[in-house]
Amino acid sequence: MTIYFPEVKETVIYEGPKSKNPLAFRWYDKDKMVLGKTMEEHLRFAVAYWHTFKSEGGDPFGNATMSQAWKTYGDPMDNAFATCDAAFEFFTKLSVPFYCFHDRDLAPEGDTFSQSCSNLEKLVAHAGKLQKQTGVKLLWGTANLFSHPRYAHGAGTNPDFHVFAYGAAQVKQAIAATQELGGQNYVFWGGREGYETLLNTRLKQEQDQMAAFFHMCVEYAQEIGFTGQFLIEPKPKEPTKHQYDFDTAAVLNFLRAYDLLDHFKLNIEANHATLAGHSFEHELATAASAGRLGSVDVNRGDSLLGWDTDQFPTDLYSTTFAMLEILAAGGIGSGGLNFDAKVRRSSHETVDLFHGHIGGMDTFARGLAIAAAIIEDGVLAGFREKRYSSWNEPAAAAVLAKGSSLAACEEFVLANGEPTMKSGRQEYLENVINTFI
Ligand code: XLS
Ligand code: NI
Ligand code: NI
Repeated sequence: MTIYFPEVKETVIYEGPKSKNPLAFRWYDKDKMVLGKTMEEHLRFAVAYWHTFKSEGGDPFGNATMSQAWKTYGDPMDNAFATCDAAFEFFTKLSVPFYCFHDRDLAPEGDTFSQSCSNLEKLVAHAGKLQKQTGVKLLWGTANLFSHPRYAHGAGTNPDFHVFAYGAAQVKQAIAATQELGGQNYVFWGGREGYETLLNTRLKQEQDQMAAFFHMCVEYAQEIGFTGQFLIEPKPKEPTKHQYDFDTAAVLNFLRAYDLLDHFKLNIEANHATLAGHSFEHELATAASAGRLGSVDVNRGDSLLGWDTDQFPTDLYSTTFAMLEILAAGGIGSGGLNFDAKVRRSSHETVDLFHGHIGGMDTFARGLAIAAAIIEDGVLAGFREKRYSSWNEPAAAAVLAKGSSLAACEEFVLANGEPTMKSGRQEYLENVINTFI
């Protein structure tokens, strides 16, 4: 058996905060109990197949840089089998419980649709065997409906029905593959579901098409008995200028308008949140407030760059705030934290893949521990309780129970006069957070 990651002999283990070993966890102690669950159960980490094993490090100015021994085979299918072997070696050595893939990551596109399907079936069988051997599970599968030139104008929103049908047929296969591998979720990321100019676009028709596409997916899942959760991943721009699934609010509105809300939750990605001009935690809280937080793509952007840089998460404030929202929502359920992240093209050695993931896992484990300590202390909850306490008054409670009126509010004001100003104490609360970090 070929060893692709000789730099890690067995598995990466927890050595504690004092460890100087770059290939050990300092904070992620998977069996450690936090608020009644192990860290592993809370965080449900997944590795993204596409970035970690397929991203070659090319950019518009230069070629591939990554050293990937699994890509040395000439035949695309041999290559795909070797990549799959390398992937499971990596998952095991990192001791992550889950992974995620696109159909075209796992198996190459063939010359015909049928050949693509048969390529995928072969690789699904291989991945299934490796899942059994290693115990690693599939968090979610998805279809790549954006790389092939046929999808230049989108898939579900394509003006050409032929392309729409091709996308639908491909998704049918990808859902079946996800089901066969026991995937706990299936993700739809818009890819090229958006537009560049209204000069050639019927905006309403494209959204109607997309909704019809999703309804067919829901029906197909029911037909084959796929019980995984369907997830939509919002992203505001890139590759197209206007993506229909701009942010959580836009996706929730779309799902409600087309009677799809019961069938979908959201997969929130940190870097997509910031591209939309929101904070990561805002997107998590917005999805959770609608009861639709499904899973998370963990990464980070760069405040100086305006695109999806997909860097590994290393910002402790961000992971703390994210974990506060996830814990407040009651946990991530059947979702998980998927590292939709890649190393920089200058970090071209396989050991860099370990450094990226170890850092991300440690940063989230610390965020979890800090968030748990804040929750146990009760300081934020107590502050908010007091801040909203006037809503417990009978006149206010009647408003929320829809049993009041403008006239009743007027009466209240006439009886109570001018409200007194109350400080929001933001600076005090920020200082409190720092005492936990
Ligand atoms: C791209 C998306 C993509 C999805 C899966 O920006 O984040 O990686 O997670 O298609
Ligand atoms: Ni993503
Ligand atoms: Ni992304």
